Amino acid sequence: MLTKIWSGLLCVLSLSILLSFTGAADHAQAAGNSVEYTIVTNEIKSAPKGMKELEVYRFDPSVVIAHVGDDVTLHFYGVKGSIHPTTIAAYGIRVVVQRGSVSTVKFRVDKPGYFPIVCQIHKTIQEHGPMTGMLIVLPNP
Ligand SMILES: [Cu+2]
Repeated sequence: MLTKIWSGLLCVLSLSILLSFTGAADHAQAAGNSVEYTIVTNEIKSAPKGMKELEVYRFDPSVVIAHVGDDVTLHFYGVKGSIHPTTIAAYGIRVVVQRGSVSTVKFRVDKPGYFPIVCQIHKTIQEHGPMTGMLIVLPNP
């Protein structure tokens, strides 16, 4: 009986050592965490004396960060501006953000890089933009 217990313990120990050398444990860590951000649509206005009013829409915060393998949840809260059709093209994300509503997207990030978050109707200065943000996906350490 005692031999069976020692044999079982030795087997578990051997498997643990094997997994740590093959990187299987690292792969388990790379499965990712959950990261969640609330992004508000904001508007900046300025009316300098004697000049036409200036206005620009923004995402706040404009930068969100995740690691490869993370499950990302973005809540877009429409506060300023009536509508913001928004994309994260690299991940096939399309979401319409409307004033007074929260629009949520969930997706897993599988590649490192810098991925623009773009409002499709406020892209340029002439369109009261650029209303762009950035999803930064870092490689795993
Ligand atoms: Cu917009």
